[in-house]
Amino acid sequence: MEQTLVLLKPCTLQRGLVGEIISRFEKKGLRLAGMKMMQLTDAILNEHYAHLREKPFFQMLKDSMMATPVIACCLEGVEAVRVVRAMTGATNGRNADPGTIRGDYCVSNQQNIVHASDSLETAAVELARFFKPEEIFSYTPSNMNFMYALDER
Ligand code: IDP
Ligand code: MG
Repeated sequence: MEQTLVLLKPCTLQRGLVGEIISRFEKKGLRLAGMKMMQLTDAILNEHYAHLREKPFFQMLKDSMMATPVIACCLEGVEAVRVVRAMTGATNGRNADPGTIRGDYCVSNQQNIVHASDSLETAAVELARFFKPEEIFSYTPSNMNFMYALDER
């Protein structure tokens, strides 16, 4: 099973969409292995968005991510990284396909509801950035035999 990081961004808290977004991941069948509210800082965002530090929108992006606390989630499932990215959709909500989270809930390139890790390697680094090991829980969902075939997990 893979684990991946999802951040519900400040726009999602402000717009009262937290439950709806988490519900989509739950209904899909991903296991919630960790979840917490946290206020992001300049330091953690400099790391998290290091690949964007030369972009003209970098400070604006960081400010938007510090506008309220965020909710960090660790989601688990077979190929969870790819599954969650597919559910998230293209970065710009105006380009994201209907049916994806960004396609259904936003019209912005920046205020785009969620962050989702983009590879297994990134997911490991990002989960360690946002969660202590003891904040990630392992438990077996009772419906596991109905979520996956025996040879899938
Ligand atoms: P991703 O979130 O789809 O992985 P990245 O390219 O990693 O996209 O960018 C991280 C975040 O930076 C995006 O989710 C979005 O909030 C913001 N961002 C990306 N490109 C732009 C832009 O051109 N203008 C404003 N914000 C942007
Ligand atoms: Mg990214």
